Amino acid sequence: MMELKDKRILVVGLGKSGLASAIFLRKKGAQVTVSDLRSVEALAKELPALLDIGVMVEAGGHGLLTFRRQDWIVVSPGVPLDTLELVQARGFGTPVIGELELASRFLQGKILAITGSNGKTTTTALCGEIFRASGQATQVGGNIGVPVISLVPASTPESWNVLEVSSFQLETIVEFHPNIAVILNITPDHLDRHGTMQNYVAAKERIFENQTAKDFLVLNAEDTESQAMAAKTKAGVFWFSTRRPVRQGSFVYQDAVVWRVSEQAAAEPVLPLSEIPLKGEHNVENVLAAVCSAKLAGISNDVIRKAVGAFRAVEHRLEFVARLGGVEFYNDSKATNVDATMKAIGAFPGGIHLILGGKDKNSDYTLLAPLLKERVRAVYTIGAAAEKIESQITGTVDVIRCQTLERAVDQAASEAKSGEIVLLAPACSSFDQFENYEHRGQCFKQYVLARQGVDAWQNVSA
Ligand code: UMA
Repeated sequence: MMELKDKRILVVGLGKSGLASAIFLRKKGAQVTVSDLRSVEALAKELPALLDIGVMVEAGGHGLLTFRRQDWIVVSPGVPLDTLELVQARGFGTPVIGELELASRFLQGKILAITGSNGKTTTTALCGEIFRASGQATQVGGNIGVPVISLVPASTPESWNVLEVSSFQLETIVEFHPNIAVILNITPDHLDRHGTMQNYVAAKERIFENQTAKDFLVLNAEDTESQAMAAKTKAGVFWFSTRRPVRQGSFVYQDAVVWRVSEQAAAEPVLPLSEIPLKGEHNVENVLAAVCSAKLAGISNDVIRKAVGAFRAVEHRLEFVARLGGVEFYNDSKATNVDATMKAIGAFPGGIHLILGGKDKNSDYTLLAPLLKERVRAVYTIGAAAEKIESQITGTVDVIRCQTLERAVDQAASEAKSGEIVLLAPACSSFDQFENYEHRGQCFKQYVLARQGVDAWQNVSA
């Protein structure tokens, strides 16, 4: 555990993660300063709570001097580590850690940590439900939207902490040590931040760097990048696969999810595929990973089966919004990279009107071409990446430049025929036109529901 009393600690970034860290550190008696690029006006909501408890705040930019003479710097996940002031501070020998690392020094109980390019949030939420249903004290947090530091007070030595962890969070760990680590898949994402695929994979691999032979690493047998990881870990490796039996782990066999504890053991059925209430093969992978994690935590097949059956899609992940005039509208605003968009398209047999665009992450949209030709009627582009997307998918399907999401919803709704799908799965982040992907998804739902005068989307959710 870190000694915090009277330590000078700088928190960089005042979003969810920074706010929770600053309050935690101040309560532990540290002298806390927070630095954020946003102006005082933009931080008006966050400031009073901090100033009242004696946290100093630097708003409107990061001052080089603020970063000097700190005992620790706690950086928010969205702040790039090559930020000049952080580079300088590290040069002076100041330790720079992230909120996940800070929290893990104080968190009690066991940790199930889930990473991957896609499916993290769904798998984390599902594991949370299964672990809770087993009667064990369970908290869920991390990249899913609840800072891990806020789980510390209620954690006990017996509890499970089910954490979604991103590459941004893993980049700044030191001692973070999950009992069970899961890597769902690795496909290109965040290349604007990590620079190369190699750096991105290296960040993800850090999830198992402190694991020992007593821990478990759950890997996807169908994922190319994951294959090599089995040789790099000290943890016991378990696999999951939708396509073939694995030596030990979970897989699909005769239309059921089955579990095999070791190579010598017989496979035992856990639940029929027909009971998985989520769309798409990628969601079968997510369920397999959750089943594998739950079995490693000693949870019974019966509990797992009931919890999976009762699970509903997480908001903004292939979420059914409404059926209007025979056209179904789906919100997959969390499809913020090309691979996630391919998975979303793959969940429907065809007749898709697809909304693409937002802020580019140095992505390759040409990868979408085969699926567009096979299943998509038309693409509606929005946001800053529209031009790049259009040039990369030219000649595949009709492309209509809409600029805004509202226009895209109207245009797609008027083009779509009964039995077809309007799908928001933009393959980009949202920050050019929205606060975040949640905001984008909420706007989508609002525009869809406005078309029939329904103002409470909950009334019509699946
Ligand atoms: N900021 C600076 N300096 C910078 C950059 C940003 O001061 O150089 C400030 C911004 O002005 C803003 C604050 O930092 O005030 C934002 O910090 P942040 O981007 O870390 O956002 P948080 O609100 O703290 O949310 C973070 C995660 N955000 C990111 O990783 C970008 C959330 O994941 C997470 O839910 C939350 O912590 C709680 O753990 C979101 C996300 O987009 C969902 N994650 C990425 C993804 O899933 O693809 C990785």
